[in-house]
Amino acid sequence: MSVITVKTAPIEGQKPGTSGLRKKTRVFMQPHYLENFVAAIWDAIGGVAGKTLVLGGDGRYFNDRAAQVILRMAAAGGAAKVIVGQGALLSTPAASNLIRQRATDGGIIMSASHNPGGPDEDFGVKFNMPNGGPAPEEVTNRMVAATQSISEYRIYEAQDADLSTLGTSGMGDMKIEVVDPVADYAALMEKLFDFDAIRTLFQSGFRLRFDAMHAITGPYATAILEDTLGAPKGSVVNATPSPDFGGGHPDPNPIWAKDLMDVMMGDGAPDFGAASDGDGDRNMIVGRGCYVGASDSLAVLAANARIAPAYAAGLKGVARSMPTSRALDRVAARRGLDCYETPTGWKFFGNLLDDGRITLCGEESAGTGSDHVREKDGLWAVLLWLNILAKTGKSVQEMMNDHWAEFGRNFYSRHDYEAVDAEKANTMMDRLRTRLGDLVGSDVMGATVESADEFAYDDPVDGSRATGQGLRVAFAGGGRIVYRLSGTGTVGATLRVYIEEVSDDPATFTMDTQDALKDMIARADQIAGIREFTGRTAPDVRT
Ligand code: G16
Repeated sequence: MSVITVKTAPIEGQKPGTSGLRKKTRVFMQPHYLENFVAAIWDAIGGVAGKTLVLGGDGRYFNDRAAQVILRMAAAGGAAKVIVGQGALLSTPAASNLIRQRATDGGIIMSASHNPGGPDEDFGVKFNMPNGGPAPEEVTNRMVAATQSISEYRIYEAQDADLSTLGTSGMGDMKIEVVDPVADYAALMEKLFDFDAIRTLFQSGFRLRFDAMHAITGPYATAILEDTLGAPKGSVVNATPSPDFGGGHPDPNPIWAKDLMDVMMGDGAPDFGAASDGDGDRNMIVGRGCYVGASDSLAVLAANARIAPAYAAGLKGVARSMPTSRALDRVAARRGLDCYETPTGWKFFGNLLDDGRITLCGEESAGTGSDHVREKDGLWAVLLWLNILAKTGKSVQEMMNDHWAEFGRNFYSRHDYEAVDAEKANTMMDRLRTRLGDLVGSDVMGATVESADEFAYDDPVDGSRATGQGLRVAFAGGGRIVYRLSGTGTVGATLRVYIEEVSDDPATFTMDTQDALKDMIARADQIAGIREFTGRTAPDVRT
């Protein structure tokens, strides 16, 4: 065995954000950049000697090269085995499943999720724990510390491992097991849902369009929806993963999945449309002529999950990230379920799931999931929707109408201002932070501010505290505005403004969301000075 020790030095800015370390691909390709971070991961988890890890990624540019580096560093660290998805591919939820199912010591996922891919776009690396979930802050803090003091790393000298052939090979003393990326995940889905009911639905002529956005869910969706459940061939479009996602932006929202939106809003639209993101953990649901916001989708799934075999015994509790609309809270209140409010970032759900406090959780950022893995899961959400539609016989629009009739409607939209000058964005947030106290009790364009604070979270399981998790302003009557800076962007700052208004008046339920939120949107600008600070007159993305 030949291990080389390479001298290196700390590199600025290797600090994981909301979900792992995300940077421009060319930054990751700089000498020592990836290696330093991987060495810091090994450090943060107490080394890899004797451990078994999972490795895979979403197939974006540099995925294949990074996999070889990580394997050589695992071998140098004395890892016993690395289980790799064929071609170094694994969707994020499938990686989470493999980590759990094979009782491993964790895994590395190579992805920048919904961010575009390519030599001039984004790359990312994150570590998931033995429970299958993203590393908590305590562990990522150790990674950061390690990146700041690194002076050398160890790497095994070897040719590339063959990751194209299924089976087990070796690198020094370390075993490399190449597995089918889809098989175990597909088997898990079959256990959770009533596949016969969904098959019958497709046999009855139900039409689906699943847009894989040239990303990793293509092979998963084709295998499950078309080959297993009988959706007509061609129901899954853009199904072949490409290193730059076909030049697109693999984020399932009405802007970036516009092709799907056009089809679903047009004449002769299929019954059901869905899209997933770069690494397969996000989802967008759209019915014929009916877009379902992520917060609403979460609420509908929570209200109807018992229809699916996996959740027939009922939910233990539910959770949502703080900026996610409170439509879920209404369901929880009616159904007598505990409802937790966590900071943005799937990692915060991990303890609640592990502790058996919740079964289902989700976020406004197109993420929904359950205790079946420890990541959000795009295809899972699509299958749960299909299971519910198959058993109720309702259309998506009927599901939404019935939901609002029972629970009322939380109109909700997120406005993103992308690549804003970071200093200006921070100044805006700082100024608002200092004014929060004065806002309480004041009138803003005809609405009274009931509370205004900066969100902090005390984890009820391990007692850890997360501070600085977004500025929120709540109004009498149930409206709310939340301001946050994204932790996943790679250029400047992305300002996210989350706007919510509630209505119990059925006459308003079919209103256009942006129209219903018009006054709240104006208040958001008045309170924070968004236009003034960003120099923008409109957001880049409205979800
Ligand atoms: C990640 C996290 C999510 C979070 C989202 C947006 O998603 O896993 O929990 O909601 O980022 O974060 P931010 O608002 O900080 O950009 P993904 O799909 O990018 O892994």
